[in-house]
Amino acid sequence: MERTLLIIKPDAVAAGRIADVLSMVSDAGLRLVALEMRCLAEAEVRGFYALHQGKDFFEPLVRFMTSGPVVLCAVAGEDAVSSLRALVGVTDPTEAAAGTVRASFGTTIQRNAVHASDSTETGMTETAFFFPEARLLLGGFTA
Ligand code: FUP
Repeated sequence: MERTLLIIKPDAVAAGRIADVLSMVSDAGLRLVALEMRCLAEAEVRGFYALHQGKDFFEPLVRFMTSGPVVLCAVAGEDAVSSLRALVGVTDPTEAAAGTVRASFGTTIQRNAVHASDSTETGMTETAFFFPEARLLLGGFTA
């Protein structure tokens, strides 16, 4: 069972697309194991995207990601990382395949609607970045 982090970014939240994105995730057979809507602190965004520090798009990315509320989603399932990446599409919405989240709701390479972890390793580290293990609903539920 893999874990991966989905972030519904400020553009998609502002456009009223939270439910659309979550429906696509459920329809793909993936399971939400934690969910939180809130604004990110600048330091959190800098830490989360530390890999991109120094690149020309970094400061605008920090401003965008702190411009409004996001939805943080921990997602679990078999092949969750690759399934979610396929559902989300490539980084630039103008190049993303039709029907993907980014093609449907993104507008530019920066305002691309969602983030999804890119490997099984980052799936674990990025999920843990926002959700302590105790907050993940990993138990079996009968209801
Ligand atoms: P992805 O894994 O698809 O989210 O893409 P990256 O890790 O390469 O980039 C992270 C974020 O940086 C993107 F979602 C948007 C932003 N970015 C830009 O704004 N411009 C670029 O040229 C590349 C990335």
